[in-house]
Formats: sequence, structure tokens, C-alpha cells
Amino acid sequence: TPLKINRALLSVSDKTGLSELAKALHNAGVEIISTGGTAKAIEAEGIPVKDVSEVTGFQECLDGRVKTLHPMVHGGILARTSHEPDVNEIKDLGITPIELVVVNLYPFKDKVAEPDVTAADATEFIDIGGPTMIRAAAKNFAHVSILSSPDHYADFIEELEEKMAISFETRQKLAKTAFAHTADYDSAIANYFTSLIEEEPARQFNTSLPLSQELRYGENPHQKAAVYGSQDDFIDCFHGKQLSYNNYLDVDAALNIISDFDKDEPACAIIKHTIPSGVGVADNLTEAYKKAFSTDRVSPFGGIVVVNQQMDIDTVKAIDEIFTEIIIAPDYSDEALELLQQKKNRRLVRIKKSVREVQASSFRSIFGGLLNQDADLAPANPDDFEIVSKRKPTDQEMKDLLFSWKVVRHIKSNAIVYAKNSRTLGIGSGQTSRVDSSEIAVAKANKEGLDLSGSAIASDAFFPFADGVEAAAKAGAKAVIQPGGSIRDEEVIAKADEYDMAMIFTGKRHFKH
Ligand code: 93A
Repeated sequence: TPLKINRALLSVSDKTGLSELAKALHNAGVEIISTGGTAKAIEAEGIPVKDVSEVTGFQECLDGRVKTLHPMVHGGILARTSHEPDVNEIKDLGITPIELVVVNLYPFKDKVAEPDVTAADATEFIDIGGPTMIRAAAKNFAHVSILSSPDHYADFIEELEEKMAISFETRQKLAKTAFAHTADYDSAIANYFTSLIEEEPARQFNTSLPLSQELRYGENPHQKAAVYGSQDDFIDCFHGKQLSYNNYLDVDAALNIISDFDKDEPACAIIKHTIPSGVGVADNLTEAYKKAFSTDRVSPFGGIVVVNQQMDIDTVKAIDEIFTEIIIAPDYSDEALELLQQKKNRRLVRIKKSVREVQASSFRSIFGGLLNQDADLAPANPDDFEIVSKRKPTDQEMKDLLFSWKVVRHIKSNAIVYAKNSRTLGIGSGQTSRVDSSEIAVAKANKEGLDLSGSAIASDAFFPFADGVEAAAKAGAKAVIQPGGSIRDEEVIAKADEYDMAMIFTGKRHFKH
């Protein structure tokens, strides 16, 4: 049944929207009770307000630590006003029901975010009376309405003015939100204490990611699915069908790899099932696309093309020779757009923000929960590289090594990339042995008729044995880049020297499981 509001208790730290709300309540004939600062703010608007100490018959004490913690307040909030015994009992006790509680809490999160905050200061920002009122009102939502954020005022006022009462559905929804809010508030306090107690602060992340979108289905049509977070900050899918679950995975892979290529080097990657099938860098996008495509001319069918510069008409014409599911670019020329939009269903995505711009966390779902780690986004730093072979890489080899190293970390382990002249020649991914990945990379290059002689090879983790390097040499590779760190490094280096290969140790591994 709709609830008529006779009496409201307002106690807010964030005074946003307070005067509009108080006015609306006053106009609806509601009696307003309030705590110190809130009462002052309401009074200043010329709206009648009763101080909570008049209700409790007790002064605010202990520097405001005890303001509303009183049976006159909590009896008024918790009474079941449709329940005869409660009604009689509060009548005997002289308690008047409160049908609306408006509380927002001491801003604890803001306080602990201040750089020099002391634990004592932070502690004073732990609100006790506020959550108590919020939880009491939310528990008794059958008889009380709770507003725990200024965000809820506008809809509330509208409903109050329209119906002079608040519906059960609204009260239940507000109660749910209120409990979520106090839970979040308490976990922020717990996290802060954890950070005080433990030497290394526990990894913290936002556990309350908002629902971004319900998806039609998951990896397969029989799986329900949704996406959470703020994907819209990074991309705008402005044409074609809604992105699907698998599309999101592929777009994620595409955004990650393209973030490795600076704006001054036109780059293109073609992604299939989250793995690049080819990557190219050239003087212009069309050439970059052609290089990427030439690595593997079968996989791109139904794949995703991502570029790092404004998409132009010539590149679109080249892409249009086969069916592409998604095209991703920072921007599109008018001509390119006109041609692209002729295909109604093909998804077109604009990159709004590079994934490199955020200190990203990565999450994977496992039994019973999640795994969390820093995303592996930091660009490689050639200053950390060590040339371990007798022969130094030539300038061209160095370019090819750097290029292949950028690509290899975006490929599922075990990952092997052959590259030359800023273009991938063979990619081996996701195999259970490094040798298999190598053989696949070579086989794919051969299938496309690509010449591996003089190429560079990158490996996401160390070569455990010299045989991997020997196989690469026999396939035509002249330069190797890998993390190093195997107990057989010496043998591996000796093998590179035997074939007059240049070899770099990066000291950094890029597994992608
Ligand atoms: O110190 S408290 O935990 N003790 C209380 O009894 C109490 N009652 C309300 N904090 C309490 N409040 C909080 O005071 C509210 O949650 C609100 O954030 C704030 C409003 O104080 P004022 O009206 O004086 O600005």
C-alpha cells in the first residue's frame, strides 16, 4: 500500500539538493526533524524544522558522536505501524512514527583519500548513527521510506507530488539501494583498516561494477550473459548490431594490441578469437592492413580489423574485399564512413580512450571467484634489453625484433612470432609446447608462401632448450628476442652463435594464459 509521509528525519553530510527536498516535504505538509548542521541549512531556507534533541529530550553529545542514537528516533523508525501492539507500545512510550529517513553518511572514502590523513582523523569519519538510521529505515521499508543519496531525491519528489504517497515498489527499491550503500561503506572502512594493519595493502578493486549491458547470449546461445563496468568510456560502437559477448572479448584483444603502436606509425592488426592472425606497420594504413592480411589470408574472414589512425577510403576498399565482423579505429574519414555504413550489420567502433591510459587491472573468473592482477600493458623498454649473442643485431633486425616483441605478448602462450619489415610472417599461438607453436608459425608462413629467411623470431617465454633456436635458424630466422632465464641459457646462446644469429634477452616474460 502507498505510504503517506507525516514526519521525516533529515541528517545529511552532503547537502546537495537538500533545500529542494525540504521545500517539497514542507509543501506536502510533512513535519521535518533534523540534526545540527542539516537543521541549520534547512532553517536558512526559511523552512520550519525541529531539532532532533527536541525529539529525544537529549543534547547531542560527545562531539556529535551521539546525535540520533536514541529510542525516540529508532522507535519511530522501526515501529510497524500496521501492527496493533507496536502502535499501542509507541503510544505509551510517547514515540511518534517517522515515515521518511533522509541520511547520507560522513564522507569516509573522501577522507581516507586525502594524502596526509591520520588514522585518528579517519576514525572520526566513521559514521555510526547514519548507517543505523539507514538500516533501520531499510529494514522497516514496509512502513518507512529511505533516501540514502541525493541522486534519489528528484524521483522521490515527483512521486510525492503526484500521488502524495510513496509506493511499496519504490520503498523496496530504495531499501535495497540503502543496504548496498551501507555494505559498500563498511567495506571501505574494512579496507582502510586492512591497509593500516598489513604491511602490503591488500589488493583492492571495485567490487560493485555497474551493469553495463545485458547481452543477447554468452559464448554460445544457451548461455545467458551481461557485461559490467564502463566500456563506453573506451569505445563507441556507433554502427551495426550490438556487440556480442565474443565481440567484447575480441574488441578487448584488439584495443590491447593496438595500444602498443604509437600514433606516428600506421599500424593494423587483424584479430580472430582474441588472437592476432596478422599485424603490420607501414607508411600508410592501407599498406599496414595488407601486411597484416598477408600473414594469414584465411583467418581474417569474419574477423576484426583494428587500426591506430583515422580510417581512410583506400583501406576500407581493401578491407571490403572480404567479410569483416568489426572495424575499430580512432576515427573515420567521411568517405570511409559512407562506404562502411552501406553494410548494415557490420559493427563499427570508434576508440575514445586508449586502454594504455588507465592503470588497468585484469580479472579472470575461476572456481569460487576471481583472479586479479595488473594488466600487462607497460610498453617494453629497450634500455632493459641485453644483447647476449656474439653478433649484434643490425638496425633492420633491431626494428624487426622490437616489432615482433610488441606482437608476441598479445598472443596466447606458448607464443611464437616470426616477423620481418614490420610485418608478421608466421604466428604460432596457444600450443602446449613451444616447439609446436614454432612449427605452426613456420607451417603457416610456408602455406602463405612467405619467406622466413632473414626474419626475427620472438618467444613470449624463454627457450628451455637449444633445439628451439636451432629450428628457428633452419627456418631462416637471423635474430631472436626472448626473456632468457632458462638454466640452459648458455647452450641456447651458443646455438644462436653457431648460426650467427643475433639474440636479445628482454628480462621480462609475457605469458598469456
Ligand atoms: O557521529 S554519528 O555516528 N552519531 C550519530 O548519532 C549520528 N546521527 C547522524 N553521526 C551521526 N549522524 C550523521 O551526521 C549523519 O549520517 C550525517 O552524515 C551527519 C549529519 O550531521 P549534521 O546534520 O550535523 O550536518
